Amino acid sequence: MSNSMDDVAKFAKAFFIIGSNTTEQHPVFGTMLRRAVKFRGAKLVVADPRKIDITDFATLHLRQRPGTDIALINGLMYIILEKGWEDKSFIDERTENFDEFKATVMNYPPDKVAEITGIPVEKIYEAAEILAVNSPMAVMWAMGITQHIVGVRNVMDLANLQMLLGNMGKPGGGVNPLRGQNNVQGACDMGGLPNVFPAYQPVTNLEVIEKFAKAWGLDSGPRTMDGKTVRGLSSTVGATVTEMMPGILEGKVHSLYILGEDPVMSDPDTKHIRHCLESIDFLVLQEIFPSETSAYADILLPGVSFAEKDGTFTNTERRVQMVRKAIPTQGDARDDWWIISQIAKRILSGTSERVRSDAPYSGWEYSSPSAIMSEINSLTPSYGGITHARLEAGERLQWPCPTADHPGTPILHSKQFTRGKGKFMPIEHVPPAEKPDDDYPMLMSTGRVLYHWHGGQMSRRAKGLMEVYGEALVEMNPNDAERLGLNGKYIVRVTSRRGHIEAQAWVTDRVPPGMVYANFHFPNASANELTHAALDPVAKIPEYKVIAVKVELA
Ligand SMILES: Nc1nc2c(c(=O)[nH]1)N[C@H]1C(S)=C(S)[C@@H](COP(=O)(O)OP(=O)(O)OC[C@H]3O[C@@H](n4cnc5c(=O)[nH]c(N)nc54)[C@H](O)[C@@H]3O)O[C@H]1N2
Ligand SMILES: Nc1nc2c(c(=O)[nH]1)N[C@H]1C(S)=C(S)[C@@H](COP(=O)(O)OP(=O)(O)OC[C@H]3O[C@@H](n4cnc5c(=O)[nH]c(N)nc54)[C@H](O)[C@@H]3O)O[C@H]1N2
Ligand SMILES: [Mo]
Repeated sequence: MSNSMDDVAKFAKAFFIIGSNTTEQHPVFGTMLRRAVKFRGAKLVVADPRKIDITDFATLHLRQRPGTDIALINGLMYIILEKGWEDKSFIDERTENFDEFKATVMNYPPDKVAEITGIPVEKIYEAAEILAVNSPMAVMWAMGITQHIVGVRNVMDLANLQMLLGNMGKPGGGVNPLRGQNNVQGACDMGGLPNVFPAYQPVTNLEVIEKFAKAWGLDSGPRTMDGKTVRGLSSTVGATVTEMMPGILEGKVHSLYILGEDPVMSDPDTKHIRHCLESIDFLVLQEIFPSETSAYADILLPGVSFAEKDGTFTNTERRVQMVRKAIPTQGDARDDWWIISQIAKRILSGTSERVRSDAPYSGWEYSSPSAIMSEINSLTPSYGGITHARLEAGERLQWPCPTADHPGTPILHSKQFTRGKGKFMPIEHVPPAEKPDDDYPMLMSTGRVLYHWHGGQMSRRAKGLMEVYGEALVEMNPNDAERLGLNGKYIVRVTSRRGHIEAQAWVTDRVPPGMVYANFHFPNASANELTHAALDPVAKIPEYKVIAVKVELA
């Protein structure tokens, strides 16, 4: 998030939630937003094909066809420009490329947008007015707009909207992706991405490589890059998960070390994933429970759960928070960081890699999570001042926090953007990779329910949750149910080009006619048997949200 949860909940005059089931999937923040609407009259526009719970609180609910968000956002910006609601001084002072961007937006008049999105013209006007007139307005999104082949473009277009309205760098505004996993923000910050070291320092940058090679004492012998001599670390950009899996069948990937993921449940096209995992030479899985993926592993390493470890998690608003061991480690399990460093040490000693022991952080010799944090402080500029000592003392620190006396940064981009001026990007609508046709006439979207967590390895072990939600339900509109002859009790068979599942239908107007919604919480009816790996070209995220299916009585 560019802003903070408190800040948005307190100061935004309007909220735009697009592609996030905020109350079910982000319940804490969802409650803050509901309270802001109810008690201080903040306006709320929700753009979501489904009638999710938070729409009960919405000033306006826009039900676009899945995969048409760019047309919708461009349509809103067309009206904003037509009415002169844009923030001219922000555009002049803080941005560039406005004219090129505007030319593209002018291709999205309301009647065309209504045709693409299925939203009536009056509602598009109404939404534009609420969002533009109530300033500052904060945009929130999650997987409903990112899990598309246009995921990155969707996000860029929301950035366009917020620059157009001058809602960047001020309280109550901003671009606010609601991060999903408790520490996914921290994992990205720490370089858990194929192209960067911690704090998004590129692996292709010579100075950066030298800095890390020096700190880690790596010296695999000199080699040449861009005419200069480099030691140690590779400058090759790695692969994303969605590239690694097919890479197995292409002979590019021979072994995998999977830590805390259950790809048989969570990756697209399960049949294909099983085939990949059957074909791999060597698979190590570090888990807290036996999972659907463990059957394919050559070696299982027992890690520990959140309740059994010390360290920090970084949340969606870039805030670093301490977690402390609440229960003793169970059985033979070990801290995840300890297992990783033991493996790394053995790899180092078994290769020709020479490690300079005089380097400050060589040899994976960590004594504790605090020792790891000290290394982070010295090599990760945005975390430079975020120490365990300060967090223990109760300081609320959000990165960037470069030094020990820096108070942290609750709002990003307040004076300028990271690149200087904000660049407007012309973004065109592109239809989803798979469209309903005669063979697969319905559209399926996938995601989560309140009571379960992804593949369900944790939540399906909780008796109370299973009592409330004990089997996969497929949401289906009453019109479609009637057509099929369902009275709400039957089992449906949902089939895509990849496979099929059978599950109980939940007949509900949460989904519009022609659309079903399935989750991936239960192995016997996982939506991922049906999804496919059509990827966003930049982020390589699969299009989990738009799948063509046919639905029959089972
Ligand atoms: N209880 C629970 N909470 C969770 C999780 C969990 O498994 N269980 N997982 C966590 C994780 S890792 C994540 S990433 C987040 C995900 O959080 P969210 O993204 O909020 O949740 P999703 O269920 O993926 O669905 C997002 C919404 O997108 C809508 N949608 C579908 N297609 C489109 C479209 O084309 N356009 C738009 N605008 N919307 C569309 C869906 O109807 C749905 O309401 O949740 C986190 N929170
Ligand atoms: N169809 C469809 N598929 C999706 C999505 C969707 O919306 N639709 N969403 C996608 C998204 S956004 C996400 S984030 C993924 C999530 O997919 P995954 O990351 O695969 O799912 P999780 O259940 O969060 O975690 C996987 C495993 O981690 C283990 N685990 C938990 N804590 C620890 C720990 O501390 N240490 C170790 N070593 N293991 C631990 C759990 O037992 C669990 O089996 O699913 C993706 N897949
Ligand atoms: Mo996620």
